[in-house]
Amino acid sequence: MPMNMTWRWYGAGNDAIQLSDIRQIPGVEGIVWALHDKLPGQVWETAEIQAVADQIRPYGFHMDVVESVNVSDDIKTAGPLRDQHIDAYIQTIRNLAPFGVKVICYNFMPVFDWTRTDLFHPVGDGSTALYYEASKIKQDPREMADYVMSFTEKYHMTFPGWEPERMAKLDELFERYRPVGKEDLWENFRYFLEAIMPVCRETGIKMAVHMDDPPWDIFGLPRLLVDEASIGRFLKMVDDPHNCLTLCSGSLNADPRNNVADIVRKYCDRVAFAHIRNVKHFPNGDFSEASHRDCDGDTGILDILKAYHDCGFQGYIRPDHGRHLWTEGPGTVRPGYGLYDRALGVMYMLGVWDALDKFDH
Ligand SMILES: [Mn+2]
Repeated sequence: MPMNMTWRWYGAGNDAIQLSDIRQIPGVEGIVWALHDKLPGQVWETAEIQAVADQIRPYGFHMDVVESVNVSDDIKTAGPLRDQHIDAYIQTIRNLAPFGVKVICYNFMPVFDWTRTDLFHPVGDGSTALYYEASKIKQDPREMADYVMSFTEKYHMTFPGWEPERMAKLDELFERYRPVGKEDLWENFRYFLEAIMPVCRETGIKMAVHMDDPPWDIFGLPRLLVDEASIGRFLKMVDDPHNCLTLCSGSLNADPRNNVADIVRKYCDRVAFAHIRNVKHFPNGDFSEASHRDCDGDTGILDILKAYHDCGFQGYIRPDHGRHLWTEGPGTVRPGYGLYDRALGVMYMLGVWDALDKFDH
């Protein structure tokens, strides 16, 4: 059985791309989806899930992968609502199971989800891509947060993990995380996972944590899943086949010391969901996202796909961020989530995979 190609879609009225467009991309079998108006800590109700299923299923897609059911700050900081939010998370897992959901992608990053300083940086060929300027991240987090949130204000577009309700209280959030050191965060992570593993075993749903993006501490906030050793620690900490990874090649390789293909080979049996993305590094520590073609970046896309192929990977995979091409730009496209470059990425990955299937025995 081959890998299962999927596509992240933000929902009707929340994504410029139509399901009928996605249907025309060869090889896409499933939609990676979420209830994007939910705040962390809230239960996803059956009727709300049903409404998304009614959109997706007529096109013949499965909805096996959810990205993301976000984890609340109370869970991450061991705050007063921690157990209440964990109960809500457990109820959400129970509500997702009857819809055939197999994998929940989530992250355990403090305050910020993904972090970039330019969402439409010129690549040099007329296209644009997400960009990280290292020198900008050393200073005030407010500057970066205001920049990302300006897109929400201008284009009425909200980003997962960048809920306006949370970002409005940024100082307060930083204050809550101040006493939470790295070991505390590991401990809170373990508490969360141990609490939800029983319902995962009961429903067969795998929890697949996304790598921290980028994989290092930012603004004094600890980050946990940053390299091979920390991934190993995580998998051992809760050693259950339902405690899995969303192995994001681009997030890990933002640190060029991370050899993603080696990490795939080491932990393949615990990778439930593969994000494939290519990163180009600059000597000053900046990085830009690049096309999926191996030679356009430094991440080693061919080596990574070969590693998955050698391992007999049968999990879910998707193109991660793409560049913005042709008519795509601010206001017409979700940063990183345009139609064209991700469709090219699908075809590149399937091309490599088909060739490995045929010629590499
Ligand atoms: Mn990713």
